[in-house]
Amino acid sequence: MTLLVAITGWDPAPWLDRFRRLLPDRPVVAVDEPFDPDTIRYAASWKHRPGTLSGLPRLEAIFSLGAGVDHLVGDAGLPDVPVLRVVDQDLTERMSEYVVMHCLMHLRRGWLYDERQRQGLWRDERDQPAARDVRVGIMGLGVLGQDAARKLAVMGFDVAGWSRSPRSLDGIATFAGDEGLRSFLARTDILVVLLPLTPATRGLLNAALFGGLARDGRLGGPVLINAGRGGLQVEADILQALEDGSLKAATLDVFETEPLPAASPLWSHPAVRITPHNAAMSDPDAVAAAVVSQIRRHEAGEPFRHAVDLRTGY
Ligand code: NDP
Ligand code: OXD
Repeated sequence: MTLLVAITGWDPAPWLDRFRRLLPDRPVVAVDEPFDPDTIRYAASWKHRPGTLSGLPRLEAIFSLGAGVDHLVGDAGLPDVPVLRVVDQDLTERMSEYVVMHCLMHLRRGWLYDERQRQGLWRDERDQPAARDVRVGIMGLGVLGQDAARKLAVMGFDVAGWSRSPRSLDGIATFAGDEGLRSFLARTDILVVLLPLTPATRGLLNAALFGGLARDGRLGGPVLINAGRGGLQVEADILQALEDGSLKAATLDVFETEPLPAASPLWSHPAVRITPHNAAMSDPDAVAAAVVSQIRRHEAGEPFRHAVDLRTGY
């Protein structure tokens, strides 16, 4: 009846603490503590070391502690049990805060005015487009993409979204699949990426894709905001696109290698804003409660929610 917590890269202590408080009637163990494999019924993982979830004969489910599951799908020894991902209002709202904030910073030239303040310069730009003049395109119209799309629309942006299968959202233009990609990119001034990392999406953010973005927008060139996964982007192509004008600026929360190596030219590029993969952090209070509610549902005989399709990888 035990919950096994297998985390690397984050401090496991707050997670163990929350799970123990929420499940006072059963043992909760960290993967590096001694435990009897026969007793483990559930596992909660964030980037667990590959192989550490195998050899658990009574395992019934694996919970990802983040919305993304690429860290799980990459484990060749993953047991054949349902894999459940986080869908949580707290995490969703954090991501939309990040996306709306960065779209507005690019729209309102936030960093230019920071710089001018540091220089003691009282100078404004007379050509200030309104949000309605700017076309935002969101790649990934899932839980996070849909919430961000609605909030950007409330701010007045002209929003569209792109997904694998056709989606319909009030007031949002939608495009799907390879056949919809070209038209979607051609009407996009700010490209917001909220895709999962899968074999189909790896390396998608490359020179060819940047070359398809709108060149006639009010921001003076296309802007990239990637808060999905670093493996979606080809970083050399982002740098080249910033040089040749296929991109005007980029906000990057995720990178091919994390932490971003000190030698990466992205750190010091004047048109690049970097955040340390914290666009939407998993809050232990909110996410542990979501996991425990799934366990309670399952034990009451109801089906799990938010199962990952391991064939598509998300
Ligand atoms: P969802 O599974 O709800 O949505 C994924 C979306 O991507 C869906 O619209 C899906 O299409 C689309 N998609 C997947 N594959 C393709 C493809 N090949 N072509 C076109 N569209 C595709 O995921 P979430 O919205 O919950 O999360 C998205 C990602 O955000 C996570 O996987 C994770 O990588 C990232 N993330 C980053 C965080 C951060 O702090 N930086 C925090 C949390 C998440 P369809 O609708 O047809 O299924
Ligand atoms: C997630 C993340 O997938 O934090 O939730 O990246």
